[in-house]
Amino acid sequence: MKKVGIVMGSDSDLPVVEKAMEKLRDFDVPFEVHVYSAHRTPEQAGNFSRTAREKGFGVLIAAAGKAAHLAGAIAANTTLPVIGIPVKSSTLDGLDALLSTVQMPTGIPVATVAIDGAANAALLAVEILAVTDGELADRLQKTREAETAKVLEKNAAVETRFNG
Ligand code: RP5
Repeated sequence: MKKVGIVMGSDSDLPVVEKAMEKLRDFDVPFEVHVYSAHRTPEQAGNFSRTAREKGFGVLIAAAGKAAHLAGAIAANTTLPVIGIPVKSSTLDGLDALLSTVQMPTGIPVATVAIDGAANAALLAVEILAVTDGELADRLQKTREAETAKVLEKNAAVETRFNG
């Protein structure tokens, strides 16, 4: 199976990024994690994304806060799909990171999830890998069904309590 590459701009992003790692572990999807910054270590970030395909990665996740150019900088150097996680790490509550990540110019796409949306970033990465992996697609379907069952249970509890 192809690996997921996770890059974050700072180790201070780890509490958010760990939610993506948890989700990938749930699906037994192999991943690697790195701290590379578009601003502080641009050479390492560039080298990582330039060589990612040949190193067996199938999709990359980039998490960063503030002036969050990491996902875009990673996407600039690879044609692998790149998922951006805007991290809430500033006085602007992550809106700065959201706009910096999502507003990519035509030609260099970044699939941006919600602010701190690391679990969804991992799920999207799994969905991308599942396009060519039927077994992984089955696991996604089963997980989705289990989640639906949980929500229906909550609905039943609320209905019983308030609708008599
Ligand atoms: C961004 O600046 C990082 O992704 C992080 O979210 C934020 C703050 O970084 P530190 O100053 O905590 O290292 O580049």
